[in-house]
Amino acid sequence: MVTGATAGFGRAVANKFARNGYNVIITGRRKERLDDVEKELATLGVKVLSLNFDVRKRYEVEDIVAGIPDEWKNIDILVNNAGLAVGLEHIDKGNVDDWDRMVDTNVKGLLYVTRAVSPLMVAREKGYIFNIGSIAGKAAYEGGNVYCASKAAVDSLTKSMRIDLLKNNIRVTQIAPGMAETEFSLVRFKGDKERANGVYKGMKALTAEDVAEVIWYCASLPEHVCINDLVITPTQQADVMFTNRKA
Ligand code: NDP
Ligand code: 8X3
Repeated sequence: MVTGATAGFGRAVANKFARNGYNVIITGRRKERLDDVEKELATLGVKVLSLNFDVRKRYEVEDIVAGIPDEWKNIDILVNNAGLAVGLEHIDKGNVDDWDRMVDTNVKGLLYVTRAVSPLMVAREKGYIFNIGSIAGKAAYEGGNVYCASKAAVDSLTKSMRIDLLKNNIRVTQIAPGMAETEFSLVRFKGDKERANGVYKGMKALTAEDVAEVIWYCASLPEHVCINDLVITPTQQADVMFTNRKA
């Protein structure tokens, strides 16, 4: 089950696992996109269940997960990927609606989905949860404030989840990527393509497929091996502050 599978990492992860024979549950808010991804994955010969919901809507998340058909309830892997950054304003000028969107999606949405899905794993004493954090959760940067804090929460929650689910044989891994070229910056800058493209200028950024490959690697390890935390940057990026852009 991959949240936010209509674009970027989520779409690539769904694709990677489907290519390797997994039946996949895909989620997202954009119904048409979800239909497109469903069609694309169905051509790979696996079963696909698409669930159209907003992770911020607590009761919708609860109802939709409770209503998953029985044959789909054996969820082996949950990828908590749905998330976003909005804006890059300093704290004194921040847009409070943008802050709400980030906290509600990146933190509360991840919690709602985990609360609904993890009991299914606990019941089977089996499962694997990936939380998509960020290098932004490891260090702060100018204007990153609420986004960085939301990803620091993901970092912390991943650790707690691994402890809470230890006795249930459930692996929990944080994937913390650096700069990756997806729709992320277009969303952050509210559709401003020029500004979004500027983020990746002179960089060979990570692709969604790179991140999917890393998640696949973790999931392919023997069951007794749990990668706790994996930070991935493009070679041209050392951390949130240092990049080596080419002209
Ligand atoms: P994209 O914008 O390409 O994809 C984001 C996905 O999240 C979309 O499928 C979107 O679907 C979904 N989503 C967003 N909000 C909601 C919501 N409220 N309910 C359900 N689904 C939602 O971005 P990325 O693939 O880059 O981002 C994926 C994750 O990776 C995010 O958590 C992001 O913070 C994180 N990340 C990204 C990095 C980057 O540089 N790109 C680096 C580090 C971490 P829809 O709009 O259809 O709902
Ligand atoms: C996305 C990476 O550095 O733009 O999480 O915050 S960054």
